Formats: sequence, structure tokens, C-alpha cells
Amino acid sequence: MLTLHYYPSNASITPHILLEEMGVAFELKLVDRTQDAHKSAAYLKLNPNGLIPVLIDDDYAPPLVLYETAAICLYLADKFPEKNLAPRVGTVERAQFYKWLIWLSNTLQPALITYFYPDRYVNARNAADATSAAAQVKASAQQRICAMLKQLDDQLETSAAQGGEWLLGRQFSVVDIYAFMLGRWTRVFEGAPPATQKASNAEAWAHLAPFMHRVLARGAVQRVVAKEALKLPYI
Ligand SMILES: N[C@@H](CCC(=O)N[C@@H](CS)C(=O)NCC(=O)O)C(=O)O
Repeated sequence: MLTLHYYPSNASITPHILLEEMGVAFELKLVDRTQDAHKSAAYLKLNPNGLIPVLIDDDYAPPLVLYETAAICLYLADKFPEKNLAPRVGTVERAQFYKWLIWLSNTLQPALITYFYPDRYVNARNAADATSAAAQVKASAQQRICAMLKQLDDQLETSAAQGGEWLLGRQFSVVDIYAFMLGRWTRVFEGAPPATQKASNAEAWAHLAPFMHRVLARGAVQRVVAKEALKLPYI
């Protein structure tokens, strides 16, 4: 049995949607962030980083314990290749898939983490300096994220020109779920768009906004919205 340790709307939502898309059996285990359960000794044994998600696969002895969202997604895509949620290994499409998965998890996601936790990136002598430094870190992260949303929007425009509605073209895959998760995190962006960008959050982009709605409308995503009891606005 597969068990996903999750918290609503956290990075665990990508493997959660993926498992629903695949239609395989799995269990959910809530990691209660309100009680700091992700920093408990028991959870740190699963993921020493104290971060969500973790996937357990007890088809093995000892069970496989896996952290890092992208690694979990790759593992699931490889475990269930017949579900076609990643291009076949050894193809050009698979190469593009790796590029987007690593860009999403390694470039866009850290920028979003910086936006949400700017105080972790400052080291000031007093509270007032810390507040102003954190505000600058947050604003610069938002600006970088806007440029990255443009990159996603451009890719979706390219796909559309070739008759595809997903990041890789016609094949819906893990990277669409990942982009959806990160795109929806931008729904809380405050303030005017940075002057150099035309739009601030995912909803404001010509190709990215309808993409977000297409992903949201999928049956698997709707089931996750209900199971995680997500609150409006979803995107
Ligand atoms: N690189 C990790 C990042 C996971 C991550 O940042 N998870 C967040 C929830 S979205 C978390 O657990 N945050 C708790 C914390 O920062 O203390 C992954 O993709 O699995």
C-alpha cells in the first residue's frame, strides 16, 4: 500500500493529484502542521528536513520511504508506466519532461518558498531592520516569480500553436500537476504587478489562466479539492 503524508494545499497536493489521476490505491496521512507534527521526532525519521510530503511504499521490506515532491512523482510515474503520466524513457519528450520538472521544483518552487518565508532569508540586527529586509526579499521574489510565470505562459502558447493544451503539448503529465500547484500558490500575491511585468499572479496570464482552469476542472483535481477541503479561491 502507498501512504502519502500530506497537509492541505502543501507540496503534497502534487503527488495527491497524481495518485488520483492514476486511480491506484493509496492512503492519506495528515501531518498536522498546526501542531508542528512535521517537526516531531517521528516525522523527522521519515524526512530529516521536516518538510511535507513523504511517500511510503510498503510493497518492500523494509518499506520505501521517499521525500522530495519531484522524486515522489518520478517514482510513481515509473511504478505505473501504463498510466501515461510521463513520457516514455529515452525520448525527446522525456528530456523536456525532466527539464520542466526540475525547473518547477528547483527554480520556481524555491522562489515561492522565499516569497512565503522571507524572514528565513534575512539576518538583521533589530526588528525594524528585519521587517524591512524581509519586505525587500519578498518583493524581489515576487518579481522573479512573475518572470517565471511568463516562461510558463510562453510555453503554453507554444503548445497551443501546435494543438496541445498542456506543457508538453498533447500529453497531460506530472509537470502540468506541478505547474498547477505552484500557479495556485500565487493566488495570494498582493500589490501591483512589478512595473516590468504585465501581470502578477497565474490568473492574470493569457495562456496560464485557462490552463489553471483546465487542470482544476479535471475529475482527479476536484476529488483532491474535496478531500483536502480546500477553500475558495482555488486558483
Ligand atoms: N523540496 C521539498 C520542499 C517541500 C516543502 O517546502 N514543503 C513545505 C510545505 S509546501 C513544508 O513542509 N514546509 C514546512 C516548513 O518549511 O517548515 C519538496 O518539494 O518536497
